[in-house]
Amino acid sequence: MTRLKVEDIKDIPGQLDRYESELMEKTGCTLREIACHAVGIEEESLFSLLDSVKFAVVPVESGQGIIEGFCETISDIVWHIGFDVFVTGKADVAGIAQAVEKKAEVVMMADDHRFMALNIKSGHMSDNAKATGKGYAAGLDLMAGGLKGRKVFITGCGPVGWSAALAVLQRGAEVSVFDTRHGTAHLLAKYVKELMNRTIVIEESLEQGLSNHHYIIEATNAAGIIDENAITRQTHIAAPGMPLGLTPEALRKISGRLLHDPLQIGTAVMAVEAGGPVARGTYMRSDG
Ligand code: PYL
Repeated sequence: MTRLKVEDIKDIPGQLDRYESELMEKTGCTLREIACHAVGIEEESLFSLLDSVKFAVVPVESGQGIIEGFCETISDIVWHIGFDVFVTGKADVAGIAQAVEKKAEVVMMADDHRFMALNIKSGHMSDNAKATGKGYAAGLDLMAGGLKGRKVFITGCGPVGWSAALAVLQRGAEVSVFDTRHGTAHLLAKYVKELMNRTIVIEESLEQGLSNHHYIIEATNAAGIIDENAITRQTHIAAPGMPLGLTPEALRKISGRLLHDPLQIGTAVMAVEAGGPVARGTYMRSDG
């Protein structure tokens, strides 16, 4: 997992509205609608909870420590989704204690390894990598006007790419994958065969996967691996990978058919998962 830098996130709070209007141009949906689409709930089922579920974001000092602005950015995204949220004054255990004392139902915190949203009442945990994969799959689904029957190529079979692959399979897509660590691609194919009785294709190379597909999920931590030669008028890319996997020329050519952000979509899905009806077991998701 790439550790975010201050410069990756410092502009997010001030530009959330502009970011969301770009999302709406690309997907027809707001950030909250995309998150609900990812989780498989109707947005209406969230409304009654927005006023009652309180979130606390707790700074964590372990490992490489605090990223300046990280917790405030998470808080702003959760607030943008409509929940009541605060950042605890203290970090680590003292911060968690403050969250409980202030009656937070969901605690969000990240160390160097995991970023989670934990619903203290229900025990439901939303993991950022899984949520991000689902969120970007949902965004691609909305950009494409539905992925059912379409071919989707996923490069990067880490936790985010893995989650995205399962999500697009559930949306009826045909999936091909590639990872420089061939073992992870084979492991994913094996898991999908055993768990979903579905077959995914393992591409021989990144170039082959890119040349064979218009719908792409870039979920690696490599920069600039997709150049303008891979981009056609039909190409749509959902790119959760940090740093951005497109070259500047590819970025220019893809124009509006690209989803990419360092935190927003993943955090919004976490908030809806951990603060919404699914965490309370009061909602059968639309995917059953
Ligand atoms: C959750 C992000 C998404 C991509 N990389 C992940 C990352 O940067 N993780 C480290 C987060 C550290 C946060 C720090 C704090 O400010 O509380 N412990």
